[in-house]
Amino acid sequence: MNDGRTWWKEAVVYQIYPRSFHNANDDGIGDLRGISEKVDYLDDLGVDVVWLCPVYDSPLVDGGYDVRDYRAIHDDYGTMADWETLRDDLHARDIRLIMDMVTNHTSDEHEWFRKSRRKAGKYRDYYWWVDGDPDRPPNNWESFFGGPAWSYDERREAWYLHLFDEKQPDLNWRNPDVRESLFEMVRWWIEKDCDGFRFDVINLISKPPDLPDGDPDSTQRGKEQFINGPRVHEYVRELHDRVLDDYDVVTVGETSDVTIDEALRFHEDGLDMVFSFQHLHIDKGDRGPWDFDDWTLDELRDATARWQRGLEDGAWNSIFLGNHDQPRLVSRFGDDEEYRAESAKMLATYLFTLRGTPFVYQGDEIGMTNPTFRRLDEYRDEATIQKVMLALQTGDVSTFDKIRDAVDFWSRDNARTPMQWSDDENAGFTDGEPWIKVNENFPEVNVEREQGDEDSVLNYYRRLVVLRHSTPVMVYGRYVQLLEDHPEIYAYLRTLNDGSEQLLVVLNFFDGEPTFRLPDDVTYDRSEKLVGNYGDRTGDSIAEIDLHPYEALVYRLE
Ligand code: ISL
Repeated sequence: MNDGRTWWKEAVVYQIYPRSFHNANDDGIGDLRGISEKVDYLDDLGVDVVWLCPVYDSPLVDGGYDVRDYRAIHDDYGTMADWETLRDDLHARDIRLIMDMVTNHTSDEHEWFRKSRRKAGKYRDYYWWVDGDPDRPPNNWESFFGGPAWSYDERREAWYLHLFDEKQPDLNWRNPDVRESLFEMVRWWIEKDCDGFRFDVINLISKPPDLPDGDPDSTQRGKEQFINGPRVHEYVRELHDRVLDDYDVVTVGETSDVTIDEALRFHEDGLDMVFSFQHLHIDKGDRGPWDFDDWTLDELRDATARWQRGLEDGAWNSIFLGNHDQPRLVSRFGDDEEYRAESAKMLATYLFTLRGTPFVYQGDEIGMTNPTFRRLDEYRDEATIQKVMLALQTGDVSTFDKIRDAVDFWSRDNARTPMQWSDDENAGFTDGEPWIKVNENFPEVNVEREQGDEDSVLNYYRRLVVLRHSTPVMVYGRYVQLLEDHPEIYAYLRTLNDGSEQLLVVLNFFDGEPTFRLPDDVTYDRSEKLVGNYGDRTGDSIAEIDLHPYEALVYRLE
């Protein structure tokens, strides 16, 4: 049977936000040597791939997603030699390393932009420049960080486009020289023996050349113009054909607002996976960026199941519930107080038993939670600060207090507090002054403590990794929905080889104690519990199970 088996479908990816992972030189900022000091931890956890968020030279206006030099490492993180050491340390343990590749924009301090703003030679049209009245931006597009997507450059006397911060001008992919420069740089990293890429906002790289106004009533004006723009597939295919195709690398495209059809096309273009965010939109409110809403299991199940089915033949899912831009998954979809450990394990079971490649964000494997920031000056994320300032300036909100809870919930800093290694000062992250506040719960929630506890979240993740590596049906099995509309229980089968290999997954998403009833048409002779987050289940019948709060159960059916 050719079901397209490859190493990256069987892999577990671990995402590192380097600034917050581990600090070796005591300056309070995580660094590459700090990661090297922890490779045995990653090896013990059993992960196969590390995705490293940006470490390139950068003014760090947007956590390094504002690249000043793609071929250099920022001093905060170390040197290129440190990167090479990390790569070798990982490779020595059979862990692959993928880089975060930002190609939609650069920093305004990148050499290309400095030359472009002087109209120097071929760099003249490397970005989206529009001449015109300094009081009237070329169109009504809004940036992802709030405010207009255009800034006027006094030096060139023209407007330039930036879908993110004003210090992140958008590259003009229409220009073949831009594509050539980017492709050369991507190839350069592969030649340095990196094993793949996460392509940042890859579905934003094409814009309609006439730059039409966006729908004035949209939540973000212009998005229907620049999300999945007119030539996006042509560009991605070119990237694949001219660079990626020559190597055995894995690629995942970050694609917000992507549909299943678009995702299938990206896969055909040559991206192995994309990140879809539909399942993370279920708790967004519709009254602006700070609004949040209750979510229901129906919404999560619908979004998940649609993608499970939609990519079943033809493509492959990425499975994730958090990253460096999102709230901590246990605070968002679990219970970060009474049932912190149980719900963290239940959510981990979701990540590892769906069809797709699981992405674990640093700290989730120990059940890290959102911190509490009390004052605005405790935030470090520019996007958070800018949106708050804008809301205050425009009078959308009268005081910070009015949006404090919402900011606290959505701030990207939630996921960026230091990794909690031990109950030592600063959670063992640094002997210096940490660049961002450490979550106060580090004395209870930390790696050292969890390593010593067989029932910890960490050891549960380790079991899931082992299980996934040794259970092909967990990777390749088809997804079959059970209990289509149960309000508390999410249950599914994974089946392989015409049902001769079968897994049953039962997840209780809340703190109630509902009864799971196995539908009559699921037939089997024997069941064996593979993993679960409560100890007392061996030998029980699975026809009817009274579930504990946040219980997760995985059975093999034969
Ligand atoms: O988070 C999102 C989906 O719910 C979107 O807003 C979007 O995917 C996101 O803002 C894009 O993020 C990526 O590119 C940004 C950078 O700030 C983020 O950290 C990065 O993940 C610009 O490079």
